[in-house]
Amino acid sequence: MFLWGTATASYQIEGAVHEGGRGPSIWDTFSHEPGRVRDGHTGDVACDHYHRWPEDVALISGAGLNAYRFSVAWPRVQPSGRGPANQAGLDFYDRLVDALCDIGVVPVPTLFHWDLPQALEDEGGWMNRDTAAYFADYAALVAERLADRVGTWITLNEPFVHMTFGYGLGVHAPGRTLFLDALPVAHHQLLGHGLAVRALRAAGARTVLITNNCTPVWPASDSPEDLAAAAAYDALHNRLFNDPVLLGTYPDMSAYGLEDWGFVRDGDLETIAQPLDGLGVNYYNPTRIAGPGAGGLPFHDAGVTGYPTTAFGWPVVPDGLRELLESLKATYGTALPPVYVTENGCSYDGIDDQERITYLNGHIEAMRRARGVDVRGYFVWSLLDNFEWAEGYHQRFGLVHVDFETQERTPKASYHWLKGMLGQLS
Ligand code: IFM
Repeated sequence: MFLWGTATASYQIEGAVHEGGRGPSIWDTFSHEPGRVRDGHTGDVACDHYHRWPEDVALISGAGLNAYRFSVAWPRVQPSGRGPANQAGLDFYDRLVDALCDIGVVPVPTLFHWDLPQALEDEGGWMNRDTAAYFADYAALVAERLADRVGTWITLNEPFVHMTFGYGLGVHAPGRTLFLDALPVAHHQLLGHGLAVRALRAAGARTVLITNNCTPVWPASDSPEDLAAAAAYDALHNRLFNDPVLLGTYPDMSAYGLEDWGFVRDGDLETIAQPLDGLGVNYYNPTRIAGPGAGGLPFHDAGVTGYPTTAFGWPVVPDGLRELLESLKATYGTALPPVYVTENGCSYDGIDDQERITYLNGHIEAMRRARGVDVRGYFVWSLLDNFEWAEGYHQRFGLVHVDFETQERTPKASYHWLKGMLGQLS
């Protein structure tokens, strides 16, 4: 069955940050620091999904979707990131999974969508190798409770973004500015992924994926400098996270002059390259790259121009999804497992969101045009307008409008369009 779903993430929608024994996450800390998030917004209440989830589940099935990708908040399950499970935290997801199964919606949990327990960050977060082992322990606790009903699991969401924005540039939690010294964050997340895959399988998980944020990289010109810069950026953004899980190797990162890879220990790559049942791919837009960049970087972002843009200013390039899917096949060949488009969507204001309809329709058609790729799912980001990280509540990605004063949900034109489209398929 092809999965037609929508996706959300715990910190972006749940709220109730002090309820059910939940511990603090790095996003609680970060969003409460002055100047970190636009207008001082926090996820304290968000969409109040923790209390309103039955209404949200009804919205999912009401659209005719057959899958729901959500994330489990690690600090709800282990308030300090390790030790025994907090049963109240697991109970919340247990009820959600039951409700989804009851109405025939496939639950697809993601185990880490950036809300690391603050207690683990206090010990170095993902710069600390031990976090990988703690992540696997946590994965086992969740799977022991849910794997009797959950067959499809995602370990990490967008480890590139978490490393780059969270630890490299400091615009996301935990707000560290390590620049290229953040590289161990990539490795420790990937190691955590590999260890978690083993734990999930031991608990009976059938279909296990990782979700990477991937972008087609367009060289700004055919000059040797721009071609080299594009290859370097492709290595950092795409291959650093796809190659280890699919091939068991790291890509050539020599353009970055990073000499100390001592954090990669014997056997790590074997652990990371656990066989996967699918690759989750989040696609938003291509990236146009020229060389070199500032501060010793081998590239700079030359900007994609000549396309419409979303409210966020992101270029709308539907065919980039076809290009991406086909390039994954060209790069990985038989090593590429089935692909799930685990996020695709756009921010626009308003309830009569005709631009979102055009966006989704164009991307779904582009996905269908991809040749030679076994695509098994497509998830719209996002079900609800929600907390868009450093942008707070200013970027609205939802199929459903949320009034953040009243928490009233109003399905947008795109929701009704999607329902009609899915109705024609069945
Ligand atoms: O909101 C995010 C999501 O958490 C991860 N992928 C991209 C989305 C839009 O920025």
